[in-house]
Parts: sequence; structure tokens; C-alpha cells
Amino acid sequence: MHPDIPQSVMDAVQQARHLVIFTGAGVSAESGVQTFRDALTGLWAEFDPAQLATADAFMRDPAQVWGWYEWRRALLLKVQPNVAHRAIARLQRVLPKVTLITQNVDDLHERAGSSAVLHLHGSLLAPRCFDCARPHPLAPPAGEPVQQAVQPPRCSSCGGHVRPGVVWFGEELPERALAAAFAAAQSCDCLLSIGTSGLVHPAALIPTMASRAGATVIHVNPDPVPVRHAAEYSLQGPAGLIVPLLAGGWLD
Ligand code: BV8
Ligand code: ZN
Repeated sequence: MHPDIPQSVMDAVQQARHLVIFTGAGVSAESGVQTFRDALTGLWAEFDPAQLATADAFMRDPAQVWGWYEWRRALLLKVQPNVAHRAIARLQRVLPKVTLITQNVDDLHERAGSSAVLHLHGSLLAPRCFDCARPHPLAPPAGEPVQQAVQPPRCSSCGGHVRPGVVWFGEELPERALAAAFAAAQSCDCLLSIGTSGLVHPAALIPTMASRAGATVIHVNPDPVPVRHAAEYSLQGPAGLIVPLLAGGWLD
């Protein structure tokens, strides 16, 4: 029991036949991974996404864009999954059916023990050739993370530039992951949306799809999330506090 979480919300999660968990940068915030839009600390406060998170930017200045992603990849090695990631992995283990969809490009869900994670925006850990798309596995970056221009490696097969394995603005989302995410949103009985500003499309459509299909939708965010449907709730607070409670207070 928790004073701010109605029992009906607890029951909707813990008795879900099919629970969809949909995460954004906020679920990794307490691990120390910067979000995008938090006013002062977000990545976009410091860097212009149009200058860095697009294919045009990469073609214009591969070293600047590659260096920025390598800096983010190096930072990832210095952080750990937090209690929210672990509570999500626990829910996956104890509930009959859970579909985990993330907008995040980090591997913290996997490192917390989650499986079958649907990455709608790719991963920092799956670089590939910009020209022929051949995967280009990389060793973990050495040394302290530094934000600087770095020439991307060349593809061993065609000599093209290696690019980050993320989905840039203006690029299509991975078809299979998106189709699976939409199908789950339309067939689940409960969707738990954690740490997303809901601004980036088409991922932002997912909670509304679930509501329209009759699911209970629960938002976890320190900011209030506007709720528009009868069975939609906004639980105001950090993921690290609220998600373990929704997972039955289990901490492992
Ligand atoms: C596409 C990888 C088809 C890269 C990312 C106008 C209307 C609608 C759409 C568009 C439009 N104009 C352009 C578009 C399309 C565009 C888009 O949506 N733009 C937005 C900005 C308007 N979308 C695209 O381009 C997508 N592709 O549409 O393809 C197409 C094809 C060709 C031509 C046209 C269209 C591709 C989008 C994917 C972009 N890639 N990431 C990288 O990482 O560098 S997006 C990136 O930003 C993340 O992946 C994530 O999805 C998004 C950030 O969102 P959040 O995760 O929500 O993070 P944010 O910082 O915003 O919020 C954090 C939240 O956490 C906050 O609410 C905060 O309060 C909360 N929080 C903080 N602390 C905590 C917390 N919550 C809980 N606990 C805490 N402790
Ligand atoms: Zn290539």
C-alpha cells in the first residue's frame, strides 16, 4: 500500500493479463544518464538535436556526430541500472505476459535482467556501416569519456563510415519492433508509461493506442502528465520510488 497510489492502480499492474511497459529517458535518469528535455540538464539543453541526431548532421560532420555518440557510449559504461530497471525486470519474471518497449538507446534494461526489449530508437551499442548497414561491433571505449570530435571507423566491408546504431530524426523506426509495439499496445489490459515526455513520434502514440483499446494507462513521471481517458492515471514522482511500489515493493 502507498498513500499516493490507489489500490485499483496497484491491482491493474499486479493482476495484468498482459502488461505493456513503455519507457523513456526518465527511467534511466536516476542511473545518471542524461535525459533529453530536462530544461537545464537535458542533452538537448546543451546540444542541438538537429545538429547531432540526424543523418544530414552525420554526413556534414561525421567526426562531430560520431564523437558525441562515443562520449555517450563511454558514459554508459560508468552507470548502473537503478531500482526501477530492476523492478521492471522483476515484473517481467512474475507476471504472465509483459511486453517491454523502450525509446532509450542504453542497455540498462538488459543489464537489469530484462529480456526481449523492443528498442524503438535503436541502441548506442550496435554501430553499423552508414552505407551498407553491416554491423560493426566495437570494443568498450577506453579512458575517461570526453566530448570531442572523433573520426568514425571505416566499414571493413565497403569502406563506408560507421554510424551509431540509433534511429535519427527523420529516419524510419525499425519496422518489426514498431509493429510489435503497436500490436502489444492494442491488445494489453494495462500499459505502464515510465519517464517519457511523450513528444517524439510515432513512439508517443503508444499510450494513447492502449487507452483507445480499453487498457488502463498509468504514467510515472515527476511532472504531472495530462490524463484524458477514464482509466488513465498520472503518478507523480521518480521512477526509482514508484515503480518498485507498483511491482509489489519487491527489491532485489
Ligand atoms: C519518423 C535516438 C518517419 C537518437 C531519438 C511534428 C509532429 C510529429 C512528429 C514530427 C513532427 N516533426 C517531425 C516529426 C517526426 C520526429 C519527431 O517526433 N519530432 C519531434 C521532436 C516533434 N520523429 C522522427 O523523426 C522519428 N522518425 O518519424 O520517421 C519519417 C521518416 C522520414 C521523414 C519524416 C518522418 C524518429 C524519432 C527518433 C529520434 N531518435 N533517439 C539519440 O538518442 O540521439 S529520440 C530521443 O528523444 C529518445 O530516444 C526519446 O525518444 C526522445 C526523448 O524522449 P524521452 O525519452 O521522453 O525523454 P525526454 O528527455 O524528452 O523526457 C524525459 C522525461 O522523463 C520527462 O518527462 C521527465 O519529466 C521525466 N523524468 C525525469 N526524471 C525522471 C523522470 N521520470 C521518471 N523518473 C525520473 N527520475
Ligand atoms: Zn559498409
